[in-house]
Order: sequence, then structure tokens, then C-alpha cells
Amino acid sequence: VMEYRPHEIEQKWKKRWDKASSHHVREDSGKPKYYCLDMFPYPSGSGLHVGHWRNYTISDVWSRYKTLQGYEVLHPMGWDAFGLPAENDAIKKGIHPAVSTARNIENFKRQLESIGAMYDWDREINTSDPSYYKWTQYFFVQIFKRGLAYRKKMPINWCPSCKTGLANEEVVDGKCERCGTEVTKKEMDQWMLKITAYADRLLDDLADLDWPDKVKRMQTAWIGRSEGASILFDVADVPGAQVEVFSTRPDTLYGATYMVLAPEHPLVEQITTDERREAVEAYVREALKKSAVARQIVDKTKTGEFTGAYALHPLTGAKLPIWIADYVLMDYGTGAIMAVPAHDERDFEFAEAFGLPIVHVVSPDGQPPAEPRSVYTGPGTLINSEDLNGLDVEAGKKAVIAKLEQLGHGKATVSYRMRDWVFARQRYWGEPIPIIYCERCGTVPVPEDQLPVTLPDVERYEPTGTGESPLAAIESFVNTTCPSCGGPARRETDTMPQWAGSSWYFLRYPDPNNDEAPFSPEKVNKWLPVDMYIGGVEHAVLHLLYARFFTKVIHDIGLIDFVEPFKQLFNQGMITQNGAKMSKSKGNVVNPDDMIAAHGVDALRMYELFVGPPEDDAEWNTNGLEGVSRFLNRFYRLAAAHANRPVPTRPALEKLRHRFIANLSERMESFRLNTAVSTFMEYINALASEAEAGLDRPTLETLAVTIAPFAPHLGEELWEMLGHQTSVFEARWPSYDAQWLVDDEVEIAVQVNGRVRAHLTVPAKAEAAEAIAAAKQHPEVQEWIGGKSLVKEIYVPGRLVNLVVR
Ligand code: ANZ
Ligand code: ZN
Repeated sequence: VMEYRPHEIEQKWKKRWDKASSHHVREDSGKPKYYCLDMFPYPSGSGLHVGHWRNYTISDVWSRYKTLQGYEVLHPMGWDAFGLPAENDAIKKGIHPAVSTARNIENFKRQLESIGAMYDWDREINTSDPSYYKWTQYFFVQIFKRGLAYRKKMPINWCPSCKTGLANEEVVDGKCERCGTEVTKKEMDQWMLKITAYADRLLDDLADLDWPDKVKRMQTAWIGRSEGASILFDVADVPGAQVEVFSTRPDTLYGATYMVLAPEHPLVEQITTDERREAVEAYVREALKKSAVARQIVDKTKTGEFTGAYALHPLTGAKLPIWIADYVLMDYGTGAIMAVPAHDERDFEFAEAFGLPIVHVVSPDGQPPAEPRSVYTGPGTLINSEDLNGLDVEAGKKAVIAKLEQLGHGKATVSYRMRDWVFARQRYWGEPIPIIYCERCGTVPVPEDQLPVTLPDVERYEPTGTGESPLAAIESFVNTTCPSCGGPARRETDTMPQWAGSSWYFLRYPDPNNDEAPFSPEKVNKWLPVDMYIGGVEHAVLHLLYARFFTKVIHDIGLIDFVEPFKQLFNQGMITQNGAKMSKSKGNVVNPDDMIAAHGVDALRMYELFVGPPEDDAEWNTNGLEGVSRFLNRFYRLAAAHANRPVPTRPALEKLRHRFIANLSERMESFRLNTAVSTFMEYINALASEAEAGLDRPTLETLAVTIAPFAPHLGEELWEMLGHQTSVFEARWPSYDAQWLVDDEVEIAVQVNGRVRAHLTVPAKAEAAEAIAAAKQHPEVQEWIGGKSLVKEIYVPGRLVNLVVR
């Protein structure tokens, strides 16, 4: 009996693959293309655990399956290498981020190479490499030139004790991660990208994507498109002052009884009366300290202050008091609302808290409510609305908008929850924003032929204490000459956010070494869109939205001919251990290196799939891995025992083989990779009982080819044992013949007067007469029909015979 020695086999094939450059993707193979992409990792200091491995195994099995189906498969890998942890390490341990990042990449690469994956390492990319970020900067310049990048005063997270700006990740429960001090906001000029200009396209194009519904719903909610009206209210006694509000319920305009401005609203200062000024200013100061989340909590006690000013109702001329309150947010709609307490919960609570009037204008039955101080948010007909009474809500919205348009006091508008993208960080370890400020010429983008703006080597990474990036302290970096007039100028010192490099990396793999352009459009148009994108659901919004936005902009620039980067998306579930997500911080990681040492790569790959449906979370169980390892042993011994002496084909083997292929293919196509593994187990069990009579060549070849995506080393080894000189991945996934799937005999039930009296076996293709005759012959049945007269005989093919007697 031949022993299965996974380590020997795996070493052997790894060497052969490397030597033959087996994973080199060919541009000229003439095969149809398939692009299978992993979300590339951030090379952290802690390495990969078996939970990460699941992701990479799924994508590699899929890539190898597609290869066997005859595609030229692009399955690349790279590093999302800029980011905070490397910079924090630098501050703490004094290790340069470039050094620690390179070290982490080396370890990650070693681990990923041990997966036995078909990555084409010639296409490896690294977002922190100047040859890559040169093009990230290039895209920023293009975006700027298209008017989609601008500067705006925006609050950054600010720790008053560390005197530093903080990334969102460094703010934990509103406190500085480093020192625990309450984080405040500091207003600073920030680069912004106008992603809101693409809101409708980002929303509409979701319809064509083969993505999990959950992710589509999250993106839809994030974009948050609302249709409604913008309505203008004049301010009494303040000439020229107008409050613009956004409302999704213009039909309730006659029910507006007061107005509310966000505390930060620019009109507050202008309209507040002298008597109210002190109270209003104190309230504004308090509100600025609170986070948006705290302000939006629905059932929190409503607070606010009256400004002393009044707005004029555009249709009735009524005077509506103008308040400020923190439940109105400055960065949604217009930062001001008309309050309709009869039909909006938050307005109702506020009106109750401050004794403001409530007027019902929508009623479910056309009558005023029994309790006037109540709130109703459902549908109905308009009341208390002059000539619009009797209209339903939808007709009411249109009628109110028409009236406002006529008066020049409003119009239909759309509002989005999504904001423009804050595209600047006051950090060292990121792409420098390629902008120069000249006193004479203003804001000048760095010309394309002067890119990259290289990140200077620094000795100190500490934040400067002014809220500026550490780059601001490096005179030789900051001081430069203006590219348009040659005069003295200063560089932008902020860097791009973590998300920048990953917003277009999938476009770089088809042409990773191009130094003339970010990529050749021809190559990218050939390989993209990505056919299958595999990664965690935690990227449902930010990364996936930014990547879609960049793709659309790059399309509009004219470099690519598609508008969506990822045709199909698959989110794998997490691996848990003792019920908790596997992570270094929880101390429950299982190291793949140890598992490989014990059972080999192929067994680990198979177990990563077998552990559960790929989209669900699954509990790691090392005993399960041992079970899979024993199975591979059986598989190997059975196949190896017959590989050098196959017997002639016989029907029993053909039937098993075609059924196996049909089952397996169906499970692959529906991405049920865990049950695909069980299909092998069932097949090997069935073959074991045929083994005495020998196995034929088609069976052995089928085993080698189909196991290859899962256990590629084993697949190659078997294929070679069968006398092949070429790689098993040059073979084709086998097909099956449906004729072998029909059962030749079926068991049917025999009923007499509707009650089952016997079972019998008939040929699957039996005619009614044949089945009925056989039923009547059955001794059990004869007992029930003997001496009676048959009035009806029914045959339901393959299921039953029913005899009706009297
Ligand atoms: C009057 C009204 C009457 C409203 C009514 C609702 C119900 P969505 O659907 O989420 O877009 N709103 C507008 N801007 C706001 C802001 N900056 N902060 C807080 N609330 C704001 O919500 C739109 C509704 O939220 C708008 O319609 C407005 O209240 C409020 F029976 O106007 B509504
Ligand atoms: Zn200049």
C-alpha cells in the first residue's frame, strides 16, 4: 500500500510550478479571460491566521476551477500598504514605516505562498511604492482638473492633550486612543472629493451588479437619496434674510408651526435678537462639543433655544418662531427645517417640550383627530390646508410644490445622506497630495511629468502639534517652486486617506509595471470588469463605494470603457474559535503554519472549505481538519493503488462517475464549496466497494482533475501517476452524460382503495400496463383484491399504482 506523504508531494509540485512559471498569466493564450480578485490585505505585523486563509482558499479554488473550465485566469495579489499601524509603530518603536511594512510584506508573502495558490507574483503591487502611488497622485490631479477635488473647512478629530489630529480609528468612544482625553473638533482646510456628484449613478448602477443584496442595501442606505422640496421662508424684520429648508413632506406645509436651524447655521448670528443672544450663544457652544451620533439619538430629551426671530409662512403669511436645536444637523439637507409637530415624531417631542402649537393637516379619515396634541405619520387626506383639502399625500406634495414654484418660494429637489469624501489626513504614512500653493498662481496641481511627489524620509513621525501633518515640519519638502511661474511656493503637506490606493488597484494588475501610464487601456478593457471579487463584508460601504466612484471617474476621463469594476461579489463568512471572531487581540488564533506542518497544505485547503457554507461564519475545529486529512489519505491510497493498472471500463463505474461529476459541478456552480468536498467523500465511499474489481482510467482521471482545484498538489501527483507529462491544469473539467443520471429501476407504492398495501420495484421506464400487472401479481396485494371487482386502475409513473375495488 502506498502511503500519502503530503509534505513530499507538496514540496515537489511547488518547485515544479516555480520552475515552469506555471502561474504566469498569458496575454496571448487565446482563451477567454476570467478575473478572480481577492481583496488585497493590509500587511499587519501579526501575520495571517486560518481565518484569513479561508478567503484566499476560496478564491484560489475558484480560480483553479475556472482554469480547468478553459479560461485564462488572472488571480493576482498585492499589498494595501499605507496606513496608521505602521506609522504608530514608527512613533512607538522608532522603526521606519517603510521598513516595518517591507518586513510584514515578506512574512505575508511567505504565508500566502504556502497556500499553494496560483498567484502570478510577477504582478504583485504595493500601494506604498512610488512606482504605484505616482499613479494614485496622477488620478488625484485628473480629479482636480475635472473640478471634483476642492478645499473646504472641515472639522477634524483633535486631541487637546496630545495636540494632534486623530484618524477616526483612533477615536474610541469619543476619547483619544492614546491618552483617554475627550476628543474635540478642530476646523481645518481639508481636501474633499465630490463623490456626491456621482450619487445617482452610484445608486442606479447597483441594479446591474451580481452582489449580495445586503451589500446593495447598505450602499443604498449610505447614499440615502430622498425626494422632496426645498422651501424658502422670509425672515420677518430682517430684510434679505431667508431660511431654506429641505422637506420630504411638502404636503404638510400648512402644518408648519415653527422653524428650527442647526446651531451651526450661518443665519443664527444674523437673526438672533439682542434679548436672546446670550442664551443662544451658550447653546451653540454646548452643541459644538457633541458628536453627530449623540445628537441624533431619537428618544433623547429635546433641547433648544428661541432666537427671537420669526419666519413668514410662504402660503399663509403666518409668523413662525425660529428656534435652534441640536436635533437638526448642519450637514444634511440645508441645515434648517420647517417643523410639523403633528406629523413628525421629533418635531412633536420638541413641541411638547416647549409648548409650541400643533396643527394637523393630514388625516386618515378626513376628520381632525380626537386628541389635538398628538402625532400621526401615516397616509391620509389633507385637512386645514385651504384649497388643497381632500387631496391625498402624494397629490398634496405636487400641489404644494406647484404653488411654491409659482411664488418663487420653492421647488422639487433631491437630497442625499452621503457627503463628499474628506480626502486628507494629517499623517505621514500616505500618498502626499500633489498640490502646490503659489502666492501668485494660487492652487496648482503638480504637473504629471513631475510625479511622483515622493514621501520624504523623516526622522520624526510625531504629529506637529498644530494639527498639521508631520510633513509640514520638513522645510525641504514644504518649500518648492511654482510649476507655472517658477516663483517660491509651498507644498500641500496632508496625505491621502487609507482608502486612496485601494480605489483603483484592480486596474493596475493587468499592467502592473507600466511606467508611462497607470495602465494600458487596451489591457484593462480586456481583463475588466473583475468577474469575481472575494472579500469580507466589512468593506460593504467605504472601499466598495470609493472603488466604484474612481472607476466611474476614470471612465469619464476616457481611459476605460466600463463603468462598474466588480461584476460579482462574494463575501465569505468569518472563522470563529470558541464562539468569538478569530483575532490576535482575542488570543484565539490558530496558526496555519502549524496546521500545515501537521497535515499538509492540501488538507488545510480542503478543511477551510469543508468547515461550512462559505458565506456563513464557521467554528474552527482542529479535529475536523484531522478528519479531512484522513479522507485525503484514503483518497490517495485508493487512487494510487489503481493508477498503474487500470481495468477496462464497466457500466457500474460509468454510472458512479457521471453522477459524481453532475453532483460536483452543480455544487460548484452554486458556490456550495463545502458540500462539494462532501461529494468527494461520497464518491470515494462508493468506489471503495468497486475497488476489488478494479478502477478504470476514466474514473482515475476524473479523480485527478476534479480534486485539483481543492488539493492542487495531490491532483498534479495523481495526474502524473496516470502517465501525463503536462500539468493537470491543462486538462479540462469533465462533463457528464445525462443518460447515466436516470435510475433504471424505481420503487413504487401499491395502494388498494387509497391505502398503501405493498411496495415493489419496476423498471423506471415501465408502461402503465406493465406496472399495474406487476402490482396485481404481488401476494400482499392479492389478499386485498381477491374476490372483489376492480373498478379503476391508476398508475402515477415512478410513484404508485392505485387499485380501486368494490
Ligand atoms: C417637514 C416634515 C414633515 C418632515 C413631516 C418630515 C415629516 P429623510 O427622509 O431622512 O431625508 N430634516 C431635513 N433636514 C434635516 C436636518 N438637517 N436635520 C434633521 N432633520 C432634517 O428626512 C427628511 C426630513 O427630515 C425632512 O422632511 C425634514 O423634516 C427633516 F411630517 O420636513 B421634514
Ligand atoms: Zn506661481
